[in-house]
Amino acid sequence: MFSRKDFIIKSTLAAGAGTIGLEALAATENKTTMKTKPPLIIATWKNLKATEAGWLSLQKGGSSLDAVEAGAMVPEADPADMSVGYGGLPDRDGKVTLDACIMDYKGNAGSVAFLENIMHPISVARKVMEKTPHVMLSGDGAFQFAIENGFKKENLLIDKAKEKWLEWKKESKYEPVINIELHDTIGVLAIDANNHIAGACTTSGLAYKVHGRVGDSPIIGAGMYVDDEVGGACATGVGELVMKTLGSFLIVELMRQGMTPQQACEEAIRRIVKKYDCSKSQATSPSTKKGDIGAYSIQTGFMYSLYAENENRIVEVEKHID
Ligand code: SD4
Repeated sequence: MFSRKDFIIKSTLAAGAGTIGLEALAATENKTTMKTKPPLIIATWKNLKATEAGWLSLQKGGSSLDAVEAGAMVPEADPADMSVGYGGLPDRDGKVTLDACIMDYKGNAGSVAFLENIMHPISVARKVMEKTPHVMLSGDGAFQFAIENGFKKENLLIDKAKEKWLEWKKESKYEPVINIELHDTIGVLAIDANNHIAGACTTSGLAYKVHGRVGDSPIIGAGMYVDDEVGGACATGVGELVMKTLGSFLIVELMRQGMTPQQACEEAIRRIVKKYDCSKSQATSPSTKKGDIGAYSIQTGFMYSLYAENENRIVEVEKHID
């Protein structure tokens, strides 16, 4: 069980663990430690309902793939979440366009990009993975595929999002300031009872983006990546930075070379910060390696949700790159 002290964990926390059974959080230099063990599900940001849905799926014998899909579907259908699916803020032309990807423990992957009018892009991504020889479908083609596979055409632009867009249009100033926007792209990673990992990521992307813009979230290796031998990672923040560094793949590869999830997150973000202007951006990546969890953030305010050992909690991540 987690203690109250563990509830708020600094960004410097590294959750270290082995590959089976009880996992102990291994501290790296001056890091907090905690213990957890699979099965588990983590999600970026405050997404306790998503981790709960994924956890319930795991409890019913669902696979990690079922769990991450169930988790991602929660904010997709929630109009209060204005960064994902239904209720998402539109692009500069007033269109809600969605990006999502999913990956299983065998390395199968599916994704959709620039998809409109479909409530659950994550489920379409899964269908792409399971029913086509392809990995990614985009735009009209992705929409056609969704309709052919039984998804309903729906208007995703809610009144509140439309009002915000109309307000934005008065100045039409495009400035992605992720944390201030309270963006909420969801990346989910789960490890099931068979110790297999899966990941999902879903978003409406940056608000007021150029029509046609696709971010990191549907790009396997950028917004999310899992490898059953190593672990997984997902990213949230300004997607352009994550795409240029293939952030999630990088983190998994760094873990493969022996870094803890925390060290790997820190190193990946260090590279972004070194190379690019990050003054208005954030790129954060919780990752898990058979029960180890790491998280790192350029800006303050990042947190992730974790359901493990029958407890659903928020883990706050403090800024620690200046
Ligand atoms: C994107 N990475 O489209 C997404 C945005 C995001 O929290 O993560 N927002 O670039």
